[in-house]
Amino acid sequence: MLLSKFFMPVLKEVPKDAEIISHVLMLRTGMIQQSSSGIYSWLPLGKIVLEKIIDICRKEMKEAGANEILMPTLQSADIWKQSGRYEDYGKEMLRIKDRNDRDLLYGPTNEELVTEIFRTHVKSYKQLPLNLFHIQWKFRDELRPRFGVMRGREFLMKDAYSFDIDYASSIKSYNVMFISYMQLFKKMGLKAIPMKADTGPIGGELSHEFIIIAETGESEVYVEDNLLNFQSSLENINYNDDLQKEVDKYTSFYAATEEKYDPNDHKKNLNLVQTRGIEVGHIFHFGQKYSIPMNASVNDSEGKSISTYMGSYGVGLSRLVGAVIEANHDNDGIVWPKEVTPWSYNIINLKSGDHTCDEICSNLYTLMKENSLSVLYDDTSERAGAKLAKADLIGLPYQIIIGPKGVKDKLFDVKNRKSGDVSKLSYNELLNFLNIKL
Ligand code: 5CA
Repeated sequence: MLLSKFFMPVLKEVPKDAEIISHVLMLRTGMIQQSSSGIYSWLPLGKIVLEKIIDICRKEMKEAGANEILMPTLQSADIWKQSGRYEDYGKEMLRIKDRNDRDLLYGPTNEELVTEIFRTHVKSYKQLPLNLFHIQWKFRDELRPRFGVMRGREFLMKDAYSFDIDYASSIKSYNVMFISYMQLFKKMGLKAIPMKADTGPIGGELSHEFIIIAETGESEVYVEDNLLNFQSSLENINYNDDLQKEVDKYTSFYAATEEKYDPNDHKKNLNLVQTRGIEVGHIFHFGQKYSIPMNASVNDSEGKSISTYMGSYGVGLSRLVGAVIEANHDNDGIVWPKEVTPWSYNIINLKSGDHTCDEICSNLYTLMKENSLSVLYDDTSERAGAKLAKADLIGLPYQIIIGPKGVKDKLFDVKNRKSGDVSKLSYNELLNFLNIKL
């Protein structure tokens, strides 16, 4: 991508109303723009990263055997009246009337709608287990929308729903989602820690939140110190296996959100760390909570009608963009992990307009594209200093800095954004570094 052609409205000033660094950096780099309280437009840079996160999540869900569907944002109130949640959900639910005076709502979550789809089509245990997921915008009229995309009113969620014939198999489905969450956060370059959690308005008895440790996180959490450094290999995971043992590896440690923490837990001879974190995923096992009132039953092998056992599994996709930045930045800006970076390389032409610099940069850019490398080329006519500061701000992993001095010495600077290390490479060494063979 040529920066001169890319719509990236970078702000010079630090926005006044942004309280946390990820919000500041998302505004400064022109990733998002507030439309109204807790509601954002995604500008090109933000959209690219959001799509990368969506992609990783979608792939892992499919890997784990889930089927992708797409349910609407607007739902009929009728199904929520059947489940009993229409009144319970309170002021967070945005209620709408259509021209015929019918009650609609902008979905805050989809247990009811997916159960309706299920009960229409699934009648036999032979069609189970089933997991349906979608990636769709949600609306919750949060009391305190804040921190940009972290606590929005409109936000993008991946929500999956599992259906099983009995309790034991529904726990297996829960475990598959548990492990797929560990995988997908890792694939985003993040370390998420699973913690026992409260179920709130979704309901059920078994629930885990996946937390990225960060000072600015909204959740207070209590974690055994050993878990903070623990990483199971998670290689060669087969989602058809019984994953209870894998799940136990994590749940054998103590980790709880504030709601689940009991001060007596401190006395159990555990070394507990009290810290804060960002909830990027939340999974629930609630059995027959929705299937009973909504008549979602299937016949078992003996022809007996059983209300299906369910779980639901959410990932905060738009929140994750903020969470990744919260976990990966320094004083100069964002430091994208390679997994979700908008591009891997940033060519910086320190003297656009200089014939030799232009030629070397644009040839290199063409060559890199021909070799399928993901590259942003700053071909604008800004001052060198401004370009370098912008490159640090937007934080691509490698900067290839080309200016008159380098051209004269035939040495090009390659800066590793994370470590700050700069290597001086000849053109051939540069091609070697980029794995380009001529
Ligand atoms: N139905 C269940 C799981 S599918 C559910 O709605 N779970 S949830 O309420 O915990 O939301 C799932 C995830 O969405 C959360 O873990 C969080 O990452 C994200 N999320 C929730 N509320 C917001 C919000 N206001 N802004 C941004 N992300 C949010």
